[in-house]
Amino acid sequence: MSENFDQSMVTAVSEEYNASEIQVLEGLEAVRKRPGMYIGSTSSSGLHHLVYEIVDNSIDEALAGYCTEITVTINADGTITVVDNGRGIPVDVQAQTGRPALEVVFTVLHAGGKFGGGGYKVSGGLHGVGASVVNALSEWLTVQVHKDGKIHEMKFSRGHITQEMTIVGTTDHTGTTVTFKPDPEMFEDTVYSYDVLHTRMREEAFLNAGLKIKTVDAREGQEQSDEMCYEGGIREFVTYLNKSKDALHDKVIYMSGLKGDSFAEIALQYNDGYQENIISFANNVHTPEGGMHETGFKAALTRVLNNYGIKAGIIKGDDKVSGEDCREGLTAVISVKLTDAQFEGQTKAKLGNSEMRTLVDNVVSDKLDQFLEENPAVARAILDKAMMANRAREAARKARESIRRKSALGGAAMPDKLRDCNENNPELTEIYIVEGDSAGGSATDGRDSRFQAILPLWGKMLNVEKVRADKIYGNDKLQPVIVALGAGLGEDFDINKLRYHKVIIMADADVDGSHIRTLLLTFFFRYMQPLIKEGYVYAAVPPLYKLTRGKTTRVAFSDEERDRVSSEMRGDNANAKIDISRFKGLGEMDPHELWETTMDPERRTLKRITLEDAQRADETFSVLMGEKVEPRKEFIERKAKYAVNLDF
Ligand code: TSJ
Repeated sequence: MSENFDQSMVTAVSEEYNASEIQVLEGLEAVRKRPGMYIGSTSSSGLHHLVYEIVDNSIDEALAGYCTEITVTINADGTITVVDNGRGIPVDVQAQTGRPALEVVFTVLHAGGKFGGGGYKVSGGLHGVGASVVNALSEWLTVQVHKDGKIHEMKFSRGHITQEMTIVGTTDHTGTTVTFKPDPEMFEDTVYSYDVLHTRMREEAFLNAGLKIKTVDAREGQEQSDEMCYEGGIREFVTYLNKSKDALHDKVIYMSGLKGDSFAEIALQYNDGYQENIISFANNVHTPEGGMHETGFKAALTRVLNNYGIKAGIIKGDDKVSGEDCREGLTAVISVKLTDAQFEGQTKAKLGNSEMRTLVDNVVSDKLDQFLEENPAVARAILDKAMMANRAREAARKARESIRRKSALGGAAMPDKLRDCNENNPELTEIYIVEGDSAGGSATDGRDSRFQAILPLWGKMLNVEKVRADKIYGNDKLQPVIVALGAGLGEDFDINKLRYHKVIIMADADVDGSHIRTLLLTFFFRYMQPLIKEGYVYAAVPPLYKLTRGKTTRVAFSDEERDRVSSEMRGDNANAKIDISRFKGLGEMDPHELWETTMDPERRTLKRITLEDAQRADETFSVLMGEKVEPRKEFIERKAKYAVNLDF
């Protein structure tokens, strides 16, 4: 070190460095203080969100044209590794910060997209908050960048650097690898679901035609992997969504258009069912609440079908078909790309850019009309279906009115089977929808009748996938549910009339229980969606095991808990005999047990059902209950390998 070294300069420089370092740490500390603000929640959905945040970066690299393959692995130890073959995150020292770009990406909030990039950057919403958020919420994180013939490595713990950027080897290719362990201090549960990740990655593969995405589960006993690459993009997405249905026409209809920097594409195919299934995306981000792109699509579809119908003499007089009529049995995927996407609404799940309404409307107006002109047989099938839907809707309206009249006369008579509670304020009340009469009996005896109502269901539940709306209203299995909840159905559903603010589905943990849960969720998803959106639907979580030592009894909700409780009960007495039995069903529990383990608000566990859960149930259901044998066989074979767990 030089003799005339100026001590004051060292101080100045390091103070400056300290100041920026402190800012960085404050930023990441903010993430750890309020993780929900950055990733939505610290439940399972937030946990999976970490992976999407990382993968989004690789997808951006693919959109920019430099990455063709992404692999997402759940490692044997439960950590996550994401690998891509892009250019590798830049490693050169940045002028503004004096730090390597790689370090900035992982330590500065919202650093993503600050350099280079281009293409369609995602903005707003929960998406694209970047790698630094994942880093802050990881017990540890390692990144390796293959670039310029060298492997650059850097390590972190809870956002703090534990290893500065180091060259650890040479390489003959480029790309980025990130491995992280979600911090158990930050998440309720750190166990990843392969199904959830795989489903999401499949969606990404559909939305990015030609991009190869692999998913791998390397955990012991659960080993599996999938490779997804769809040259047909969203066309294949629609084929996939319709795979368990009978299509009304062979080919998926595909339309696309550009305006300025924006791009819109739409793929659609009708099936002979009655459900509407429109899935929309903006910059590859799912917009479950729709928004401008969906609005433009619906308006144009209705207009084009009516105009064509009149022109072709299929629709006569002023017998117009409604928007809903035009969407019966429709499966469609809408994907738009734009430079400044505005995500709106409470959950940022809705696209706000009004120019997307115009763009999608124009694309559908031009291209769909042209398609119908060129394919009159397909046009005929679609219009006949819309006309049928129109007639059925009229019948449904009459059925509904007759119910309304009846209940007005009878003073909204409650179902015979309902054991109502005393409290009237819906904010304080809950209803348990229980599978089977015997479990219903135990629940009725065990409940706190001041605020807990019980509705037992029995017999074969209606499959709402298989019938038109008009059959739902009069169905003897569903009517008690509709009447007890008191908020109506479908277009008339009014959440303000809901009689209980907790709707709890209580069914066994076996296949039958799973079946009834799936049926009910599918019903709620299709006909009472606000109920799920507003978070009023729950699944009760009954215990799996009962452990007895002498006069002491405890229960456990998982295999891990069983082992832990068992060793706690054993204490120091290594020879103590602990009797462990498996609860076979709710009906087996006496009322007191049921109250203590599953119904007492102080002790029970409830799982709140999200729209995603319900959507997954709905998909599972279409496959399991649909007409086609092949998809069902494939699904069951796939699941059969890993214990039967058909749950959401
Ligand atoms: F999350 C993350 F940031 F850690 C991350 C980023 C994780 C993974 C698995 C991959 C990536 C990533 C980033 N893959 N590819 C890139 N590309 C860039 O960051 C990049 C490379 C070169 C240039 C350039 O202008 O030369 C620009 C960018 C943005």
